[in-house]
Amino acid sequence: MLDITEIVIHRLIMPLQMQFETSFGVQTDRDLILVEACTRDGFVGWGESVAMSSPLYNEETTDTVQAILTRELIPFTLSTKWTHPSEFLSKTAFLHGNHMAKFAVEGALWDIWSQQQGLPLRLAIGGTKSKVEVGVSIGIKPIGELLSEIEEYNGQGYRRIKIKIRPGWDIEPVSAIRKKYPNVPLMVDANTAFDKRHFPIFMELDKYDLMMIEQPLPANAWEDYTELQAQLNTSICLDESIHTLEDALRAIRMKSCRIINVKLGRIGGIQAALELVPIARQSGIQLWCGGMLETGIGRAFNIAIATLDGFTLPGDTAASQRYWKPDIIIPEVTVDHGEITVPTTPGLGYSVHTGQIQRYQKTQWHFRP
Ligand code: OSB
Ligand code: MG
Repeated sequence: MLDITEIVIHRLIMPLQMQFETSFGVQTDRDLILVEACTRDGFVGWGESVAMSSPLYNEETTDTVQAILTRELIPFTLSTKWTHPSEFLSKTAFLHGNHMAKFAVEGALWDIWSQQQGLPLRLAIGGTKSKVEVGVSIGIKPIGELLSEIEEYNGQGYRRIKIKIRPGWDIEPVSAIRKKYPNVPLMVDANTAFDKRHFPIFMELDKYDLMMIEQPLPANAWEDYTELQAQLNTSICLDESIHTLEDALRAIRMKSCRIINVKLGRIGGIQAALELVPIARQSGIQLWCGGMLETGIGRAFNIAIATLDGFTLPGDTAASQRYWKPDIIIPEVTVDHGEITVPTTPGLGYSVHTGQIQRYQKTQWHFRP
């Protein structure tokens, strides 16, 4: 039983350790929401909204998440009887979209439920791996800095390097990296910045032995994806295109990609990911867990989901210290030879450092039934 007696919204601003530039803009800090849920039997669960402050990645923002939590999801959660967190996705289906807001609450319910069972989240969701392989996602930056960061992360054992590209910053960085590191597992992510006119650039990128090309075209350019994937040896990976199981089924049916980047916030949470895994397996689609510059709380969910059998490629969950000094969990997430050891204590497996949360927090709001 998840008898929720109080929910708290925490709104934080956390400065990023590194500036992160993508085709859609530059991020220097993270304006984010944490959800804390408390039960009658004394458990506390945490969830994180991965929405950004402006609608540059998808349509949700920290403000829309706050509004939907306050007006819809928290009142609904506090007035509903919950026996298992897997019910959350279907019971909130009457509220359209707003997947990042939903996952912030669903995540807290999974944290509580796994603590009540005495299970680490990984086992509560049926994950099999005790370590997960991770790579690192590097923003757009001058070629010299890019190469020295790759040197550093490669040396630390990260399992692959992802760089961000956009029109005008595409073949040049890839060819410079390949010249210096002919064998490093390498991929690129365009965050929707190209279109059909740029197909010749992808035919050229096809020669650089990339693991995949992530989201080169707009989210809804389904036919163009089918056409591009048919022309490339390199696999296309979809991120921004996949919000629902229906999107995944369409991508499979139309042969628009061979790989899907799973972000729990984008697809609506853990239950949605659990339902995606068998679909991906049946159709030979490979999965990996993406990232949204999460705090340690979001990172803990990413680690747990990446332990599922269908997650066959290294994720974007780099070590805490790459993003935050300090992170808000204890211990922080560390990466050893490109692997994170999955925690074994109940729930998220990390303790939430409320003192650090206070330090970054702007405001909090309390809700009771
Ligand atoms: O497209 O994967 C993306 C960060 C913010 C928004 C979108 C993306 C990303 C990343 C960083 O690539 C992943 C991470 O290190 O958390
Ligand atoms: Mg991406």
